[in-house]
Amino acid sequence: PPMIKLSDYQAPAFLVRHVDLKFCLHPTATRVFSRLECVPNTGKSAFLLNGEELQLISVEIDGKPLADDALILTETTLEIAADALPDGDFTLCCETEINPEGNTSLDGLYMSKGMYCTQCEAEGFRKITFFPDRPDIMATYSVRIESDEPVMLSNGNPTASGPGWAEWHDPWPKPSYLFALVAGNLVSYDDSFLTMSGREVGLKIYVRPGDKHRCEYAMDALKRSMRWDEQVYGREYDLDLFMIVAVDDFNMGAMENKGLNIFNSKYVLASAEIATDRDYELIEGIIAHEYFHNWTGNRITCRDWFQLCLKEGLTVYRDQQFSGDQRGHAVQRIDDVKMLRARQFREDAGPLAHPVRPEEYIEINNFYTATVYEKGAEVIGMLRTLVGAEAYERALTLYFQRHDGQACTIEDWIKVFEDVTGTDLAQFKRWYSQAGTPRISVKEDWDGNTYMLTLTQKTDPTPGQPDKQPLVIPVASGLLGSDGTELHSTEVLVLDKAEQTYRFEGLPEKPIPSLFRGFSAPVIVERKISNAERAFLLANDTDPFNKWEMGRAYALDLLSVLATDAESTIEPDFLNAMATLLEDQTLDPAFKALALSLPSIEDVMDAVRQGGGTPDPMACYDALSRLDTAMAGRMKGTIEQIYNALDNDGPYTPDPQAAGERSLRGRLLGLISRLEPNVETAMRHLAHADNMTDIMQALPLLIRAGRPEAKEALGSIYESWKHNDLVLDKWFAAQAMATPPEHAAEAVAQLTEHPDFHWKNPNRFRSVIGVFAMANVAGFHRADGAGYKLLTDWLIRLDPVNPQTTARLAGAFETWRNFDDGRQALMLGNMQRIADLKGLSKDTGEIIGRILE
Ligand code: B3K
Ligand code: ZN
Repeated sequence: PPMIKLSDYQAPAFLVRHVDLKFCLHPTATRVFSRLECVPNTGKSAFLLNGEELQLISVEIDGKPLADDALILTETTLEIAADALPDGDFTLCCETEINPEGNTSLDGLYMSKGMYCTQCEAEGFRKITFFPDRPDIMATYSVRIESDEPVMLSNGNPTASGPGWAEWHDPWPKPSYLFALVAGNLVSYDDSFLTMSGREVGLKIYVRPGDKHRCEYAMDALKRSMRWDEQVYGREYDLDLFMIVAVDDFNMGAMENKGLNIFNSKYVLASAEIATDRDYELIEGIIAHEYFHNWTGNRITCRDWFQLCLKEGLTVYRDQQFSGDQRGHAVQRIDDVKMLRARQFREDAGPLAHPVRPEEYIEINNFYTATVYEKGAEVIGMLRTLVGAEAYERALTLYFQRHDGQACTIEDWIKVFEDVTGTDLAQFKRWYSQAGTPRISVKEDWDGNTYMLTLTQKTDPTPGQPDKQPLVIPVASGLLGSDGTELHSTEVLVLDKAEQTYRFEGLPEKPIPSLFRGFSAPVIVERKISNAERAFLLANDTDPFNKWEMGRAYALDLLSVLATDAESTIEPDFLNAMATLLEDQTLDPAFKALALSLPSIEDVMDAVRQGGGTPDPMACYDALSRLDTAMAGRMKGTIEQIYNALDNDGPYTPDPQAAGERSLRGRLLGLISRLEPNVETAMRHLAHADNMTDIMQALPLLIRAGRPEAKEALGSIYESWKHNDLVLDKWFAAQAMATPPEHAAEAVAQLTEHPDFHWKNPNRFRSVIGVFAMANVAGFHRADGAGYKLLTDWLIRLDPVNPQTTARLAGAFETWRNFDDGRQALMLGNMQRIADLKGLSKDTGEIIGRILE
């Protein structure tokens, strides 16, 4: 398959001003009639339209059929010869037939449990009709749907309907990837919103009958998002109607189609008994994210797919700001950074590393990555830190003013900041083109009066980029005195050379620095620092992020020792610091829960590697168990007391305060269970649970302990919830995640034999196979290779059915070089089995190819 390059970009030869579509829906033979109003754009040339898996019935230009020799039809394109086209504007009419039921890729028009739905980003529209399917072609759309389905939806405002048909019109020019159509037996949960200029907007969440009572939270999150975007970014909604549809078969989280967002049901439906606190939080964040795309993505879109971070980085940044405003910034930041390190740092350090704005791809769907999304958001956060909140606001206002209705590039984005601030951002822009995570080393000097801080930056080579340039790195720093007072409050140092020294004069004593406060840049800080200093900052830093960070660094130091020498002893100072934290009345419970949590097993493996070793996943797993048990032992009495005090017998509410208390209580339950071979407290926790959060806190502990009661609990949850897919997904996931690593592969293989393992459904596949490969790390990496074989067998089976989901899960192998020779050989052999497949999708082929390169 060809490599698509940013440097090959060419303006489209023809624009499309308006699109009329008519759909005659049928599960296996849907007819699509299109009428495109086309305008030449770059002088006389052939007209190239994309089209895949389409049966062409007819094509006409200005009402006249085309001669056969004026057309070239391939598997993926329809080319109309230049000679066959009139000189000026023309209309192109096409009739095609498609098979939604046969479309298992969930890309284009497909069916999910009897309902018609679409997914067009990035290149799904070409599976619906012939079209120049690229985001720099923006058109208005009028759509007519004919079918017997009770509900028929498309983008924009409804214009007319009757028995068996409905018509829609979207007045805002949009790229084809934002097109959507839904038809089926749906009911709606309704509300309305009064915009800042006093217009009333209808809000509708469409779900299957029976799910209507689980839409309240999503609706509330939507209204809060709409208000927030008005108040913080001055952005008002622009149609009479905003619709969300929940769909069970979906490749990702959700999609921001204009006026008709389509969501994975998992990120819409919530009630105490089916959703955890984490689910509520994700629903709020994703509803906000898709809504915010209306301006950052839809009104202003991307010129080409290389610019994906233009809409995704900015929209992630905006949804993180929103969630911080809703739930508290410290906890939000820690959660965001945990996820950035787990997914993006991992990506940046391996064979799939690529810049925030990639320069080439085979399959664009493979670039909806943590780098484009989360690092893309970090880059915007740094820009805001560097120019200041006020200039950021002016730049955004200018961006919306200048580029509304356009398909833009990162150059356009950077230019508004340059124009507003009058500074040259050329060096800053390297963040978009240079892959890899910078490593910062720190040197301190103190001469009795002046404190000198020397920072050095270095980025390791990544695929295709052997040499790296210095980046502009904002280092938010403060200095503390030995009594814990702030000697120098937070100041942003700008590191833009390979090495730089910063001086602080007139200090009474040698200060203790608190660097990268709030994680002010996505970098790895390599600072030789004693555990005593870590404990000091954990106790005294005024920056909550660094407070948490120091506890994590301290734990990682101990864990990497434990993971290489199981006999080593655990420093009591660490346990004492944790005990002090637990008892600190001033800390908020959600923060405390995070600060008392241990790093992930992957963090421990990284720490072992940093120290020059080759991590053994099982030894890292045991190190975590040992440290957790030691913490529990040290704090036993207090833990039980606080656990009991947090028992809230009022009804469940999903608000951040209550959720924070539950998360602390869940963490304490985990600790208590380390000291109870019979996990009696977890048993009681489960018995008294009246909500899914409590159930999912206790259940994994029973499974991990291998208690017969776990089987009973799983049996009774199954009996009560076998008709609810979202609960069943959790039921599967808990087992795939918490089964002890020694026999997880067998347990997961057995789960795949379960009659409810509907492997063609992405949520179900991810709950079992994805969770095993990504969340049961020691089990997946078992030395005999059983985990690798299990994943590979299933990827091979899924690839012909659903290439996008297969390619994503193939990323489980991206860290293969971090392991010992034996594991490397086993992973390599399994990847080779995939690479050798006849008819392997270009999605999976590209990922495996890059991993093996
Ligand atoms: N823009 C979509 C993702 C589309 C993924 C295509 N493979 C959801 C989002 O980022 O909001
Ligand atoms: Zn997005």
